[in-house]
Amino acid sequence: MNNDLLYVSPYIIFQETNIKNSATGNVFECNSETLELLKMLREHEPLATSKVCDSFGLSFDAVTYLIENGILVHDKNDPNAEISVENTLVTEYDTFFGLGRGNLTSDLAKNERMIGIIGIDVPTSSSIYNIGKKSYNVLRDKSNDLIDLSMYSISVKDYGVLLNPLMQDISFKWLSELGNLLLESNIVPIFIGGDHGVTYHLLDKYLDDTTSIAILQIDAHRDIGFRRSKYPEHGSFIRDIVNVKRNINVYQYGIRDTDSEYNLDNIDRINIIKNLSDIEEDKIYISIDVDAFSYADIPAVSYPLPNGLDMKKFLEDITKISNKRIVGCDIVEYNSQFDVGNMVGAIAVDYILLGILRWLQN
Ligand SMILES: [Mn+2]
Repeated sequence: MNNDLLYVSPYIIFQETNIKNSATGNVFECNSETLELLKMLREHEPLATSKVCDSFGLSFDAVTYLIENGILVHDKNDPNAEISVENTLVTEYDTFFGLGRGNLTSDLAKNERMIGIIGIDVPTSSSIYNIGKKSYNVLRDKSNDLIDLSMYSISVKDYGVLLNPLMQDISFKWLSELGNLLLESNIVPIFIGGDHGVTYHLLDKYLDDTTSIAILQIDAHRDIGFRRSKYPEHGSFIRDIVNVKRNINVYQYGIRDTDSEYNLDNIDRINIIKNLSDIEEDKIYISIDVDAFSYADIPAVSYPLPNGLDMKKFLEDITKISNKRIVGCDIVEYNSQFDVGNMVGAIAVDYILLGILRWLQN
């Protein structure tokens, strides 16, 4: 019964009125009794679950809560592995556009349609990434310079940023579980941040059970190159999707690197379109690589190409598919280390996010 032994996560730091997970940044408010109890647990660890319940007066449900939030752990060397997907969002920071903070557990239980912004921090996004680590923070901070939506009554909430489990495998598992959970729910998720490898993982589990859905990829590049690592990544993930997931059509819009010849079996399922109304399916997931847009508006990308899309025209064009069911969206590849001036690229990406929010609201 060795695997029943519990420890307080080595990442947990006791503060005055709360505890903090130093690895993930998550903060949990707690009263002084709970704080003392957890300190005592750490002094006496490891302890069997039954002992924690009997001698420390914690209910089994309370112990489960502490495990699902990564506060109590079975393996000190892998302390974030047991955090459940509903608890993977860090919420201690500001929100996009001053929006209200959403609570995933309670909002998923509602029946009303909502729109949810979910942040993806760079270290969680890919095994190989070259995007500045501050990128998500810059986007969120700049959004509050653009507009304050806190006074408006709208059904858009910010659910926080996916925490960093410090293990690539767990990060991909969470992306996949979070994607599946939200894409099937009453919340239409807009994932923002990270590189384009994110999209594969977000859709991984969802596409296994879903049919008649199309992916609309807004991008300068086709992302059907050869994989350079163990995991799907930004330059090749579309190849992985059409090779692994059956019955998926990808529609690519904004493409400018059409010269390369690719040896790819299912190339007929990856269509370059010039008109958004060419999409046949009624259910669509939208993936936006911000390098699709004009480099003058968004210089902050890793692989820029000239002659990008005009942002305003794109936000008008997208209304051509307003009659379709949009299950979710991601906005990726913003790279703050290549931004200029007063972060003009971040402002432009936030403008696109705002336009998408406004469009999905109606
Ligand atoms: Mn891309």
